[in-house]
Amino acid sequence: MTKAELAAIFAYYTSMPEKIARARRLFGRALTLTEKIFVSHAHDLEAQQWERGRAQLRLRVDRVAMQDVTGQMVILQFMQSGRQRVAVPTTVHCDHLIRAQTGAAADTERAISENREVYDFLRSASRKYGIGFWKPGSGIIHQVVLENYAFPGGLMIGADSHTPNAGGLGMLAIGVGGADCAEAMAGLPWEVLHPRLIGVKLTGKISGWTAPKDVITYLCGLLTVKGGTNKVVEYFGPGAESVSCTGKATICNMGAELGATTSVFPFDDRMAGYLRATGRAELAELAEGHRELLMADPEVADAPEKFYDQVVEIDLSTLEPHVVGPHSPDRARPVSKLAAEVREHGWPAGLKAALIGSCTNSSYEDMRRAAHLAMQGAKAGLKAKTYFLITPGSEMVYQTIKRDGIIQRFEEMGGTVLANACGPCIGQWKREDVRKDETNSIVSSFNRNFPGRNDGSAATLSFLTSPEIVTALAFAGTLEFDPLHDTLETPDGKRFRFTPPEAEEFPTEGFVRGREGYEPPAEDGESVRIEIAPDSERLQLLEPFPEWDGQDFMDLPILIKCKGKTTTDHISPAGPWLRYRGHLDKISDNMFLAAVNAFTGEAGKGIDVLSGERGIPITQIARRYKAKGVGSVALGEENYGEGSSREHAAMSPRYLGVRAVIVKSFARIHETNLKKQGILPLTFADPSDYDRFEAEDRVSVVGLASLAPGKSVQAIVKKPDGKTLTITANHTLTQEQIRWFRAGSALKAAK
Ligand code: MIC
Ligand code: SF4
Repeated sequence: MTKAELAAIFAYYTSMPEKIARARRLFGRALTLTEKIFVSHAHDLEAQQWERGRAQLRLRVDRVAMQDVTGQMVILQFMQSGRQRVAVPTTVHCDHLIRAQTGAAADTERAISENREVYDFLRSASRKYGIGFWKPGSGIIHQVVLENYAFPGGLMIGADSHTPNAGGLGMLAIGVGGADCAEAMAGLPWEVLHPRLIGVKLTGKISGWTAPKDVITYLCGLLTVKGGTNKVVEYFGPGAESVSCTGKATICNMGAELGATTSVFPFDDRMAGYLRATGRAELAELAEGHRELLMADPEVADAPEKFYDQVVEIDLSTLEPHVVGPHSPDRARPVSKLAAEVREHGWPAGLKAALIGSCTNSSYEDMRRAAHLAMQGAKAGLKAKTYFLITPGSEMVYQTIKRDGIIQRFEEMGGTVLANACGPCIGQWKREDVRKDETNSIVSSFNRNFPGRNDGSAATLSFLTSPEIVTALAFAGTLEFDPLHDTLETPDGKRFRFTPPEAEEFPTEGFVRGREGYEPPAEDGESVRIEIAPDSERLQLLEPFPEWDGQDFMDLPILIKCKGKTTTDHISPAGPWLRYRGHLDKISDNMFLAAVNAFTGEAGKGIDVLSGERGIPITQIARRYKAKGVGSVALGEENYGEGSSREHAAMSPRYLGVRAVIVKSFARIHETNLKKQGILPLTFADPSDYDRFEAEDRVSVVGLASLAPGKSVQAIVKKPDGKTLTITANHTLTQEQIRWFRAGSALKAAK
């Protein structure tokens, strides 16, 4: 942390009391932590409307972070703004493009040569525009941010949905699409719908087998993947201090799986301890001197239901370890009930792989707890019965666990350490042990488990749980093992039972620092040149999208009617496609590749209604329509676009002519991404209208000239026999967002 960064935080803390006092007067009551952070970042506190669930907040952010695959579009969009230097502190982190194949060193080296062009682009753009650059191998964005940049009471946005990880350090950190980042970097205020608040009161104490992960997997089961949409989850209560700072980060990280805008914990001694352990003692002291600003007012804990829209209480002392999956993070049950469910559903009990780490769960404490089980197993003469893969979250953690013999423990049990990168969490996993269509089970300590997520195969059943439970299951090789109650047979025929994991929170000898691979920007970026080869297949300069022509959308074919869960991994898959994240035309070949079309039952294919041909890839149909100057609409069900922040899931449809997306409900980031890119996001006033659309129908969206906030629009569906039906659709566009629609995109409107 530089002197200037510390001074900025000091100035911010000093400015808070006055703003908080003003807000208390304005609201006529005490404030939650989330509100304190919002009011302290208001672009214009007095002019701002504060109605939760309705008002659009205009905020000034302290930081922007992006990773290598979303970062390309962020920078390409930022370049369109014409600015020479970013207006707020910004970093880019090379983590998503490293493919897990043989192990850390070889994988990182291979990535550097395969992705040279992209890394060179990000590096030179960072030097030029004043962005901090974290090179490949330095770690996963959210870990590196927690270790270096997060601070209590701050506000940050990041082009990655797990940005809320920094809530573990009391920061309000929000995952957004790339256009939001580009605008903030260009100095514009950042806008977000004022979220409602869920207060989660933690009582009791976390101990034994129960891990921070269980708080969030349990909550996912309770609230579901859409339960947090447009809400902030604010933790409070006496139990919070029993959770380490990195454990809090795990909980906030995976709050993204609730669809929550973000999650946050109040500042406490565990956070101060983490700041000191990571070399930020001065910041710890500063935060300690401003404690009351960095937590909710005392009145809130006394009567939480008066301050939060919803209150949930979790007793950490009785919380059991949980396992969620397959296919959705809200399919939760305690580990003690898993075996019965596995049998009931006929899921393969045998595990093909067990993976720990990722941005969610790769702290020193996590690794140490897992290593404690590894050591117990080794003592009993056991080895992992399945592939056991370890992804450290950062170079700092990797070097430290290597020095402390933890890596050795994992290797002794048969584990392989992968690069400090996303790897198998995002389909960057060259898996050769199972056939693509072979139903098989894997377990990890990651945060997402949509079909196809890890290895590109929808036949893989992915379960999520804490790193310690994953490690125990690796020894057992089966999902039918409950490490708390069951025993394993040792080579000499004895029965062996694990004791609960134990670990220090921080390394006794301190973290190993100084090898992480940070490159600061150039003092004067003017002379730095950014080159993009015209024939590059990795990068393509953006052409602005055309502005709205003032006409209603008339008789558009339905490109696809998405059936069931449609995540961004269905709309714009990752894995091998990550390669093309900087090239809009090329990546658009993956559009809707994994989405199931209700008209045909097939994934990624549909009917070209102009020619009548069936079984054509959706992207090809869209390209045919586009060549003929014909737009289209896409339809979907609940929580459409959940998951990642990737704006490609909005940009590709926009690029290939989709004019409106009509669904039962949207996930927050995706809905904003559609608005930003100039697509009309609509929801059925009556969700059952979804069933009334057939393959050959044409859809008109009318009255667009009088599009206004809060006013629904009409969609006229014309059947092949000429009959029509009229459907009402709602939207959440503000006046400002209607301007984006008219201009063709938010970025064009900002010019
Ligand atoms: C993810 O976890 O899905 C990703 C890959 O980190 C994404 C970002 C992306 O698609 O680039 C996210 O969560 O936003
Ligand atoms: Fe990377 Fe996975 Fe974390 Fe996304 S969730 S940032 S892919 S480790």
